[in-house]
Amino acid sequence: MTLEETAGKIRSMEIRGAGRIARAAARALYEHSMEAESADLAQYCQRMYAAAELLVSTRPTAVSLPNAVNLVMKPLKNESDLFTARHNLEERALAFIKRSEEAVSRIGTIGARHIRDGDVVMTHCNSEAALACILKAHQQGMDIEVYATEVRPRNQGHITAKTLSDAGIKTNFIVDSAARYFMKEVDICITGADAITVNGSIINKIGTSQIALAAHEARVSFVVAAETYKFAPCTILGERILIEERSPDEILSGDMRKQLPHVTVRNPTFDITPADYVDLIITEAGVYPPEMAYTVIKEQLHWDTEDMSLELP
Ligand code: RUB
Repeated sequence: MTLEETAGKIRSMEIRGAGRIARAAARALYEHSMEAESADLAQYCQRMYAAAELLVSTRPTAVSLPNAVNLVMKPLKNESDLFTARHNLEERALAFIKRSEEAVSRIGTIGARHIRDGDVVMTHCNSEAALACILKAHQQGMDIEVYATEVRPRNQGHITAKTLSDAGIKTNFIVDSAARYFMKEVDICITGADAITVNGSIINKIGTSQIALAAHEARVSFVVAAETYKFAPCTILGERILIEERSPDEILSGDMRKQLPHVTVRNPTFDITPADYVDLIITEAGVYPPEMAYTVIKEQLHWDTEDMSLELP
């Protein structure tokens, strides 16, 4: 796949979900580097920085995307010859992909320990990390039942329901607005994250915060499964996570909208769940309370507040 094809697929959501987006970006950088016919290091760097910028511009919210791109790209500025620069960048890209896959599997193992035999689990959207916990619990022989939401407008819940059904897990498929109605039957909610800010807020698929609120009211645990590269170092410096707002066409057709001249269709793709409503964040490095987001950023992402070069050079 060319760089432009990967960027197009991330933008159109053919490639979606924060972890998959991050791995696709790392893979695109790897392949772009392999194909690069550069006369010298400067030309190679220029080509790779342009590629990085294109990838980061595709979707604004999932911090896994700039984090993955930065991990692959950042040391490039210290290289002094083309051969080594290219070799090292490709190694970093492959290492990121491997690390990301291993992280999801580890999260599954750790997350399954928070599920008990007989539990009813609610999940929202389609998160590899959240599903890893549920699937692992099922593989370990636990008798669990899941409530999976539909996830309007893009229906990512269909993918979740298919995965759960294929695994033989008893699943109830519900519209998003039925989450509170069924919360009294639920023991634990598990979702993924697109970004986690320094104050422990979770940015995830629109509707997540309503589910967290309903869980809080019903005294049901609300757990987030997320790789450490979903934490957002930029939030230490006061940057905010931009919430993507997608086309109104995803909700109402142009023809329908023409008949509603006083109506504006709003389509935010993600929302923010405050740390107060989150019991735990399950990462590949262990389980953290949301209040420890700063520590995760410092210790797991090895990010230094002096180091402003997380931005692309
Ligand atoms: C996907 C979404 C997922 C997170 C975590 O949104 O909100 O819950 O990305 O997923 P979209 P994962 O479909 O708009 O990309 O655990 O797979 O990274």
